[in-house]
Amino acid sequence: MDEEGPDCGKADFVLLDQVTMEDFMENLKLRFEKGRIYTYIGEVLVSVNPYQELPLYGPEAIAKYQGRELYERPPHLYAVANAAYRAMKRRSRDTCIVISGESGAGKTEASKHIMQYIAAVTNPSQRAEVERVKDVLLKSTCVLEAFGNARTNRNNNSSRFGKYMDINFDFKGDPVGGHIHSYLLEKSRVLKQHVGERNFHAFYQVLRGCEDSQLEDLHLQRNPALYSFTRQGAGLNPLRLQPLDSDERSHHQAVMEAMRVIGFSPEEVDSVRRILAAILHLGNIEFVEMEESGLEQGHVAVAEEVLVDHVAELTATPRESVMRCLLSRTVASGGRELIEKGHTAAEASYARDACAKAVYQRLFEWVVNRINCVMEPRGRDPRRDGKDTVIGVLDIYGFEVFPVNSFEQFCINYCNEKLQQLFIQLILKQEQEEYEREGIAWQSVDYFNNATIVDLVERPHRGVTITDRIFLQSLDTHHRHHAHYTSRQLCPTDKTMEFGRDFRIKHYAGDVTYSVEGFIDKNRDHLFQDFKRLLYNSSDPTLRAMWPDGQQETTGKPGGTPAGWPGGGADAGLPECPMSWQEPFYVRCIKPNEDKVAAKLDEGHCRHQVEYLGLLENVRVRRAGFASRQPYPRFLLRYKMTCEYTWPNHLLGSDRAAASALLEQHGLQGDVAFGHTKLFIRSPQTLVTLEQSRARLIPIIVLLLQKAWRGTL
Ligand code: AD9
Ligand code: MG
Repeated sequence: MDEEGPDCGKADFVLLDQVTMEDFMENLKLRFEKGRIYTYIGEVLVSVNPYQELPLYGPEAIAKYQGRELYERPPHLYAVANAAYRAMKRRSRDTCIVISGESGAGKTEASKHIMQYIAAVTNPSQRAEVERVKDVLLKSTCVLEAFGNARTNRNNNSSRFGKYMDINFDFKGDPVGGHIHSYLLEKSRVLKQHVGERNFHAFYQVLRGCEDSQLEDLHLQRNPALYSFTRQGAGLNPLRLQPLDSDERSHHQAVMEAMRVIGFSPEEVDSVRRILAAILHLGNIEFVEMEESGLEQGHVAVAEEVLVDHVAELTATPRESVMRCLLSRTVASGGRELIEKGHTAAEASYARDACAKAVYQRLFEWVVNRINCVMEPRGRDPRRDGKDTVIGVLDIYGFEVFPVNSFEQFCINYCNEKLQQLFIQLILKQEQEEYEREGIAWQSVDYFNNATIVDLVERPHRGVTITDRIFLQSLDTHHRHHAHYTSRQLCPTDKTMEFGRDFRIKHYAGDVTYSVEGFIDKNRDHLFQDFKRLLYNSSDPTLRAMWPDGQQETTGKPGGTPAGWPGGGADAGLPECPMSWQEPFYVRCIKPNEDKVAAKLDEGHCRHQVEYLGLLENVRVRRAGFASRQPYPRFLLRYKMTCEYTWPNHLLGSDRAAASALLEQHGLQGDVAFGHTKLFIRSPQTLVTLEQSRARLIPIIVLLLQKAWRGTL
């Protein structure tokens, strides 16, 4: 850390003279201005998004961190990746890196740097299989981002799904496989985007990136304003539609190349394109109510039938079947007899939308599964009993607040709430356990515990809730006295909420008002079995593989998995605390400003994040007893030249005794505690004294060594 120089602030917030918000912010700001976007709190890395390319990454920087201890170099993501890697390798134990922060704070970028570091430092012997796995790991990000990320008002490349990626390592410490868990894709984005936002990148990449002839085959035109699903962000003003990014074309090529490297066949890639095109056409299908015309299929017709032709062709399904699915559904009448019941126009639109969302979600899941199949660890070493060690990297969508917040924000913010709870529990637990392990007395620190908010969301809300309004009433009844819940009914004077529509949760990261409109539908999200059967019977094997449940006979009831209430839903929550979460490393990302611009640190905005991320408490916990802790050998390695009993080597029986002698010589023995394997240093000043003493001696020692080499000593 000495490389940073004195004018770059403290590289570890633990070393602040006082733990106040002012001191914290001053240090953060000073470092940010000097391009030092990373700072530690002990082993936790605080990262501020620079919104500009800084010369901090790449092979040279990686080499600087490789094999080093966390504190030997200036704070960096590479140092954390390296620490996690070494911890995993040294102890043969699973570990993970949890990245958190609000939308646009830099989580996904951080996860990419971590992967790049791990890929760069492993497989020195260039084993082909390991190289293949590394290629897939690195390339998978680009593919997942195409399908799972979108431009939002908070982030131009916002993750709209949660990602937990496991990397499996063999006994040599080389990556031999991996697995991606994805959580709760924001599939409603397929249909609707807020003004200024876009659908998932993949749609635009197809429109922009395909050759003319390919587009013709897909019956598409280049302009996204022509498709309902890609023009929602324009609101009522088509001129507001974000122009196609000039990068879109190169992104499309990069995704195609990545899919090829990962092992998607050309036929699969074609199917993916056709499915995306089919969704766009589906979105343009409109329904018109017919006069009582004796139409067999009910009273509704498709306004533009050629779109049905396109959908049928692109999904390789019979046109009549597509039409039937769009206009009617099969229901059981009385006994076992199945009859076709015509939709109203509203029902048909609902079914169309449900189908579009489900097709996209299945496509996304299929892409994830396909990548997972390719990354499945193969040919394990029998000496290890098939046991690999794992580093997990968690990158979820960040906490977000919009002018209007709905079910999607509710799920996203809940995930963040849960993550924060885990952070609180584990950091405290880790500290406590370390003190116990080392035989040192533990003092507790007050911490805001958000368990009560998690509990608020997790309390079962199931039952006979049928409408949004009834759901809101049930929330009101259940949480009437909850300190973190309110609604207009409970607080009639609060005009910022609307009667019968809004409720508000006091999240750890701030208050969010949710509109209950559409909650129930979004959570229920029914897809009629007819659509599933239709797609299962497609003659496109890729599409067919996405619908194994289409095989079932019609039940008459709408099928489909509920999107899932965060607490109870299958795919909504975070992973059940896996083993690798026992000893996590943390990266806490901060968004410097709301304008997505470089070199601007909005103090109020950052202060708020520092507050809710609990960073000050984190520093306090870290300093509660001890500002620093170091294993004896590491401590001696660094400071042994400052004491005659320890330089160049000590003869004192144990490293602990040597450390004790060293500290006594400096008169610092009163400020430390001796653990079984580590030295605990109470005040930062002690470290400063030792560092100064070392800094004074180094030039002298270097001079002596040079003389010794030249034989002039
Ligand atoms: V969200 O919750 O998925 O909406 P993230 O993932 O926290 O969000 P992301 O990593 O996507 O944010 O970062 C947002 C943008 O900030 C990126 O697209 C980059 O333009 C910019 N960024 C983030 N980190 C860095 C960095 N280390 N260097 C340069 C960065 N630019
Ligand atoms: Mg992200």
